[in-house]
Amino acid sequence: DAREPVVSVLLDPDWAAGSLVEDIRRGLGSHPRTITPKWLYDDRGSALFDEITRLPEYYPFRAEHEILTAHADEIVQASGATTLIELGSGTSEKSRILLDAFTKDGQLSRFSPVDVSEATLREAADTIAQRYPGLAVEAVVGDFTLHLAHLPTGGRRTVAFLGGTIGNLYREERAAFLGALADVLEPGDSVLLGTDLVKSADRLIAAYHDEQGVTEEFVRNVLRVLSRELGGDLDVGAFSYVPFWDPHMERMDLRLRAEEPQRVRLPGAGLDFELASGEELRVEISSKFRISGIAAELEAAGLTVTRVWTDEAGDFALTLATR
Ligand code: AVJ
Repeated sequence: DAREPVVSVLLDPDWAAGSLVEDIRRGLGSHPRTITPKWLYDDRGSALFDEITRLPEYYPFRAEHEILTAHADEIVQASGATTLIELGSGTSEKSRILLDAFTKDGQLSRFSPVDVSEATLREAADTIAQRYPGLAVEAVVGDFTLHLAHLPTGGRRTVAFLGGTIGNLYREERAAFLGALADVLEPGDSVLLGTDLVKSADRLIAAYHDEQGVTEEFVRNVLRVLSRELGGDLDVGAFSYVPFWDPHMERMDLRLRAEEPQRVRLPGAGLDFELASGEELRVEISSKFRISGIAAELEAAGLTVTRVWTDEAGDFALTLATR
């Protein structure tokens, strides 16, 4: 029968006691003032993101789902993994497609989801443990940029980083992250990377500015997170949502613009400053890629690309690279 999942908590459950303060101080002090996207994912933010994946305009989730469904068996064969690690796993909904294929294949003995949202992770770990008896589930509440050294070791590992989450990182951050990941991998281990591809600005903007306003609510939620965690009183209604496509950097840039001058007080981070009318906070970037660029970034980190899969429409790519 099902084994109890083991959950290691590497992230302080009290965000304000951990890296949040330093991160927000640095981010809000830079230009443009920036908030790191991981703070979007409190319980409410995780639930809103889940809703985003079901929006008609948000194609990346369905495109990646299509690739996983169509090619799961090939992915499993090519990876040859005995341990599947998933970074930024959320509800682990997509890992289940891989886990089904791995289960048929019979080689996989361990699944290790890693996420910053403890509640979402615990729920996902329980669901997976129930559904795949015999599989050891070792969940890690952690930050994939900080806690790579704590990933489970042994066996042949595939590290899945799906959904296009790597697009949240700037190019230099991606290089540092992929390099650090390559460093903790052993020869034969691999990375399965999901990336959203460059496409028409119209479709990109629609995906981040949906009709129902769910994405806007998701982005605004970060102001509630900061107010709650840092004892502030940010006026959520005083900001407008400004998502735009940056064609030179090839990324979506999601911002909140102060519609009137206002004072921002976040005592928990020792911050107290004025925002001018029209001043913007960058809450998230979502970089879009070209196949050649993805391969170049992986190879530069010391990984060798072995397979690339895309959906029929060519909207999204999954790349397998080995150490
Ligand atoms: C989870 C980072 C892949 O960039 O598309 C969706 C987050 N933000 N809508 C993305 C997101 C607004 C998403 N990632």
